[in-house]
Amino acid sequence: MYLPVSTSTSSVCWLPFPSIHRRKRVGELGRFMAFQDLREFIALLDKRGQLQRISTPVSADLEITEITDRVSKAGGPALLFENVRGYDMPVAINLFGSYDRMSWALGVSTLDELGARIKKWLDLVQNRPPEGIIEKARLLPDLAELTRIGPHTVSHAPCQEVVLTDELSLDKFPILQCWPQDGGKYLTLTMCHSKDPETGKRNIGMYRCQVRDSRTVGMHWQIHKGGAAHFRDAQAHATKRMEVAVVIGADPASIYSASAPLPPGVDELLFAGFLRHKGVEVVQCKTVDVKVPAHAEIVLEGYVDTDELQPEGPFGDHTGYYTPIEPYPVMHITAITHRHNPIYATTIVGKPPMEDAYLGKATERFFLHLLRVVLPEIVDINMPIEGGFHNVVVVSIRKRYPGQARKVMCGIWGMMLMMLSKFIIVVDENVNVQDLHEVLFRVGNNVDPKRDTMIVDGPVDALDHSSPYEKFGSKMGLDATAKLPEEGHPRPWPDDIEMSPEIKALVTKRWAEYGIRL
Ligand SMILES: Cc1cc2nc3c(=O)[nH]c(=O)nc-3n(C[C@H](O)[C@H](O)[C@H](O)COP(=O)(O)O)c2cc1C
Ligand SMILES: [Mn+2]
Repeated sequence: MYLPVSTSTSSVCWLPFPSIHRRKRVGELGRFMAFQDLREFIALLDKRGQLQRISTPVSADLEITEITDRVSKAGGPALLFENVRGYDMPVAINLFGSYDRMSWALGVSTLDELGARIKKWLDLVQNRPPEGIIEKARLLPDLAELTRIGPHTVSHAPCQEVVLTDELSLDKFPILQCWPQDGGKYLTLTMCHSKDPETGKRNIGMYRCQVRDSRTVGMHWQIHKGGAAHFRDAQAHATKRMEVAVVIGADPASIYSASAPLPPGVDELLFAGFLRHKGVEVVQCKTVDVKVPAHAEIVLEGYVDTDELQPEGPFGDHTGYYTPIEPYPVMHITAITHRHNPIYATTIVGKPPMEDAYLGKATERFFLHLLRVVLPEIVDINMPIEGGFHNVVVVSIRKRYPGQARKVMCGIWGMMLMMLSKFIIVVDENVNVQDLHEVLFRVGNNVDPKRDTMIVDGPVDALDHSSPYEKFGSKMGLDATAKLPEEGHPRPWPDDIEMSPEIKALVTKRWAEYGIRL
């Protein structure tokens, strides 16, 4: 059931909420009305007691990080710093920093529900077209809605209420110096827009942008990412001026989509439209040929000179370590547009758990179903927060033939950004991968290290500091499944210890009689 939630603006959004009333079904996609912008999301968090406003004066220089880190680690609320010393703009942070907030951002009540939505559509496309007139008719509202989830262009946009082309400066934004050894201030919760020079297709990635001076920022798109691919393509096309835009603060599904490792060429705003059940409105930028979410808070427009690389870093990263100075492209800002009274949205990364953990968990839930398209034996996946997502991947499979665990490892290493997975642990279908105690129990018992580990060389995360070379190193797969004779296990595999169901039922029935208190 979904109840209308009024927000600080005049509009109303629908969110999951228990109710005795039944709403008319308007298609699977239509049960939820999208957040128009960041403000509606913040208003909802406030309403649900998940937003703390801080009016005490604070500094954007390290102090907000320390406060937010403590709140993050304690599982606390989103924060709105209303009085940042030296600035007249509030800082919103930790907006996505819990399972609940992350789910609400994407219009679901749990992240598993998000997975189920993705699964439903993949099933439809993959192997179960509707049969019979009734089933087909039932799908019509969903199909109709699918036609409405693409982005559409508007001519007037809140994000252009204020347009600065001459007197522009980043100095008025409360951009954080996150950690003591950082090379400066960084925009972090970004949506970096770029375009394929050949097809014009857009990519949006969440890449940090280091403030170099009041009109230029570093573009930290790592070598494996969409922005870097566009940069290389622009170089190959001898395009000197690559037009880009960096958006800060949009509707939460759009922000999340920038962080999601979508298949190359899949439009982040189309995905956001799918998540929010409604197309994202976009507007043409004022000085570059790029379209950005119309309801964004702040937009930086500009270009990257494809001949220019400048030192970027150091930065206290999501690995929990500082990343060193490396050469990266630079964006020259040609315009800054923003709403009246913009909200500056940001995040900090560092030792987990932090806000980005929940963005990653949302991705894990939808990625499970993408993986299953090519690896249907996968039952569940867990990328533990401590592993910074790609460092450790635990996956359970329905094993039916020798070597299947290894096939799954290779499949994962071949799937887009999952190529960066450093340790893949494969367990049998009956193992709960979300329970790391159980995973360790199986690894300890089921792995013969010499036989059951597979070490391969390949691409590693640009942030990895353990590989001898940058971006190239080794990964390890651990096969913790029960072994078959054909896998070099001629001995019988023992059964798990399980009590018989009759005795379990008996003891449950008689439990009170024993007088044992647990
Ligand atoms: C808070 C946060 C900061 C991030 N910063 C960077 C970054 O600086 N550089 C980068 O390449 N990826 C960064 N990422 C990861 C990318 O957003 C992610 O890989 C995404 O898939 C990139 O989009 P793309 O697949 O279109 O390239 C960050 C993710 C989060 C959640
Ligand atoms: Mn992308």
